[in-house]
Amino acid sequence: MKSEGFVYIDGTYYRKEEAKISVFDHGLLYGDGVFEGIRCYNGNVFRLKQHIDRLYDSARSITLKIPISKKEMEEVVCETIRKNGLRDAYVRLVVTRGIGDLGLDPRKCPRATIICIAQYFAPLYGDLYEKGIRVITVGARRTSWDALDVKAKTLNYLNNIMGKIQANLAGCDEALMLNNLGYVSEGTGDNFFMVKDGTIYTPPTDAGVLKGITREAIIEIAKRIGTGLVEKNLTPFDAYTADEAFMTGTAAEVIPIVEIDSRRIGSGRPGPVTKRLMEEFKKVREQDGTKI
Ligand code: PXG
Repeated sequence: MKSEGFVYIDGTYYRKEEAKISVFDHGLLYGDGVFEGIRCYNGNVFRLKQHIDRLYDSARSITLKIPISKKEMEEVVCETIRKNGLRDAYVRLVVTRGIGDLGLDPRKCPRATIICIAQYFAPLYGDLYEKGIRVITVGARRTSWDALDVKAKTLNYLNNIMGKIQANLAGCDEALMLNNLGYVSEGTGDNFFMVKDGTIYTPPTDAGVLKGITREAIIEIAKRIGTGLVEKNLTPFDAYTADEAFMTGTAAEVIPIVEIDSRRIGSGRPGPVTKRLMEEFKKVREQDGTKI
């Protein structure tokens, strides 16, 4: 890790190596907190308002009171990017329950901890945007919505990490997670889409899927360019027989999938609909932002 750069913690900017939080923070002790991953492209923070709204909704759903306003939070994100001298950045915004005693009762934590990290970010999948990625369906299920609704973007990612580990061990680039009913849900940090006979399909958000901000952007683009888009439950059969497939996320952007469980998808190369969406997304991400 490079030593230059500043991290925001509760109103103060610390040098990276001095940016530390307490061992009594319930974010660490219990995964009690929420987060956002946000991108800034050429000085424009992509859909900042939507990220901040999702953060506050996630917090509200777990009765976590964020001690600053949404406007102030937007400014924290922009100022952290500016302070680090960045125009293209990946921002990690984290709000934890804060410092408390041992014991999981949140009443032990009088004030939430806010952390904002901004750093330069290379494309997540390197040269695979042209070749496409190989994915595997994994044993670890996406957290069931009746256990913990994944509409809240919380610090509980261990089952996604288990999925990632299984994909790593299988020599694949990403995991495709199923929900508790066996329907396709999403990747470990990205939403799933497939194309069949010219129509785009993606699982509905009630299927235990994060309401991804990139997912929303892709749905809007698909509607604008006149490609049919249907949100419905998809089975592994549907995925195996797709003409094209891809995943979307803040870190991944739009990444083509060319293989699922060792089965070739379509031609084994990124397909025309996926490529068009990748191009359109590139245009949107430059325009659709809050200037830092
Ligand atoms: N599903 C899950 C489970 C996610 O965690 C997405 C979908 C895509 O959502 P957005 O709003 O980003 O389009 C996510 C997002 C990381 C990382 O460090 C993970 C995410 C975002 C940014 C970085 O792996 N998750």
